[in-house]
Amino acid sequence: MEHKHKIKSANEAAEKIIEWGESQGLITCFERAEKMKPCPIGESGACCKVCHMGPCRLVGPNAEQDGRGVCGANVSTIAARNFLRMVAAGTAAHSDHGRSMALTLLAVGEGKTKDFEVKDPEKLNRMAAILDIPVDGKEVNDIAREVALKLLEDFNRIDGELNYAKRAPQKTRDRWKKWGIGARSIDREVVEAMHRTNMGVDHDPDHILLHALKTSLADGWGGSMISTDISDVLFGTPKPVQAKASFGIFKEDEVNVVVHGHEPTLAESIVDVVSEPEMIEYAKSKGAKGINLGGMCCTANEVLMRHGIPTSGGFTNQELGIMTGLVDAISVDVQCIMPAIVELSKKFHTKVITTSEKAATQGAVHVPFDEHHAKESARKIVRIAIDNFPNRTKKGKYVESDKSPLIAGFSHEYIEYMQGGKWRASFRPLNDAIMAGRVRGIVGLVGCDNPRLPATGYFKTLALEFIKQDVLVVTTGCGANAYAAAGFLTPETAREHAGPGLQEVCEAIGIPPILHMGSCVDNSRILTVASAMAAEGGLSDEIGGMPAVGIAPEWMSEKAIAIACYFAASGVPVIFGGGQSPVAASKEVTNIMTNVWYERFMGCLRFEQDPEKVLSLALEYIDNARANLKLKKYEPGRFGTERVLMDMAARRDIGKSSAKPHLGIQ
Ligand code: SF4
Ligand code: MSK
Repeated sequence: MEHKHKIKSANEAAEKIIEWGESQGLITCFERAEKMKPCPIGESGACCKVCHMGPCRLVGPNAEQDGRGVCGANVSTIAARNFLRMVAAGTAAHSDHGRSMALTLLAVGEGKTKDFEVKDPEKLNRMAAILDIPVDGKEVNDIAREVALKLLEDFNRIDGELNYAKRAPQKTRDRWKKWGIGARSIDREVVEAMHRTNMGVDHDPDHILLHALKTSLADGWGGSMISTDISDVLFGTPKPVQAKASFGIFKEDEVNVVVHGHEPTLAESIVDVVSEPEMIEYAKSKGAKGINLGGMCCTANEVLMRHGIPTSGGFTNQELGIMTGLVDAISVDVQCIMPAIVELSKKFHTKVITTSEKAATQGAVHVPFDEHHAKESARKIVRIAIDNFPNRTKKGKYVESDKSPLIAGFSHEYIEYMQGGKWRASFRPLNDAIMAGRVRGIVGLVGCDNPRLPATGYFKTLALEFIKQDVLVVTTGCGANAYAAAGFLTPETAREHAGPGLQEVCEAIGIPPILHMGSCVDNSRILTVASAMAAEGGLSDEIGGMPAVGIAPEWMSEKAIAIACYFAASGVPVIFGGGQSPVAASKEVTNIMTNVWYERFMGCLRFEQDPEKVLSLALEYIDNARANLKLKKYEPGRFGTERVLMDMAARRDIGKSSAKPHLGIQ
């Protein structure tokens, strides 16, 4: 029978492997996505299974008016409850990662691990200053201990507010206070979310959704920000590094070890261990020329940002990496790991190694990891890979030529530094460029890639359109991996694709028009940048009202929903692309997220399946923000330095609904 192939990935190398896999009868997420159509009831938020009188599915033409579950819950209650549970799960995932980081910092501070140390004491001191911890005369490890203990309070404080809430602009915080969404602590908000959505508790959709925002703030300004900061302190604050991406990073004559998942602690230890002379000698004794480390998904972003370790791609590349036949071991920890890789690995020689006490997969090898014995575990993992090298079958599809150059490592600290050097670092040049219309606005193109679409395709199309229209793109998570593999993270991309204003800015600083800012948890860096831009002046004096939009064009994870909510609550309109809205079943819930949130917080959530609409909607938000700020109207190639200075009355108007753009749902 003739084999017919439909485009599954927008990444050429990925596509070659998928096509080859299909010809070999190998099943991947792409084929499973074709077979497993989403349930239309669950997909739109109309299915409730929070008690065993159900599951209740509210379907039919009158479901919105008349549909009721056995308990009497209507579709808005059900859709809002389902949504809050997604936010709680996403917040829990990021924040548990943050907790691990805080516990590692505590172990360092208390001298209970020899395998990690404080690599960026200056950043530790900056964190201590934010946390009101005096540092004078103290040893670095004592400061680390105090900072860790202070941040651990963010997990189970009963009342009060997150330590890092004070990093947000005052006006943003005032909105949180007014609407009662200032998060108290991570565990408390997540537990309350699960309580409220338990059968028979919170039924008012607006009330439920306010708690979704509150819970998400515990992620963005809590768990994720803690994770980013501590990772920088322990492993180094990123600054630009050159590296390579895509499947061509695997080497035929070396042991290939892949780190996949999220938490950087084990991956950092593996980075150290692979260059130990004894380990290299051991690899040589098995016939390999050396050891080659590569990343996958968000762990890839962590080790790429700090060490230039090459990335083999994002979420949808994990099975394809194994199908190169060159991966001797893939070490995974938590989050976004498809259980399918274990089954698939049996068709090759790859060992899948689980490492977290929270995450087991049947059929995988388990090497327990904890921060107290990090290098010991790392050595075990690398030895498993080396021992497995002679078992290579060469059965895979090796894409030799594909290896894109890239520049990553744009921490918020570096973004500030690059705008003026050590002595004059600030956000002034960026704010000025936006005010003058050289940069029309900023878009965060972030989140997962998705096998239900031509994977990474929406990322690529949207980024090229935005930069052509002088919109600076920042990226994190698997989107960042997608741009890396596509070869978009280079200064040449500005020359070839950016509009004249953005090109000028990128050339003046020597940066790509798409800035890789890290992993999923590093979306917190974007919050920090937005706060710094507000503090710098000339644009909005809060995060809301900035010419900035967040987009998750191919999202799939509950974490993406949590991220979007903390941006919306902080004042950023967020647009989801790809699949159906998870609250499509309820016009009331959709209206709350689109319009009510925008009036209250200047941020909102939108769901648009058509990428053209995603683009036009984002530009509309940006241009309306420019108009409300009385900035020069964006015209390609025509820049000015002039701006209409705003008086206090005009500033007050920014936050009023009368100043909001007409972007309501029809
Ligand atoms: Fe059905 Fe109500 Fe139970 Fe949900 S809580 S499953 S709507 S009876
Ligand atoms: S790994 S949450 S697929 S970005 Fe952070 Fe990628 Fe999405 Fe996972």
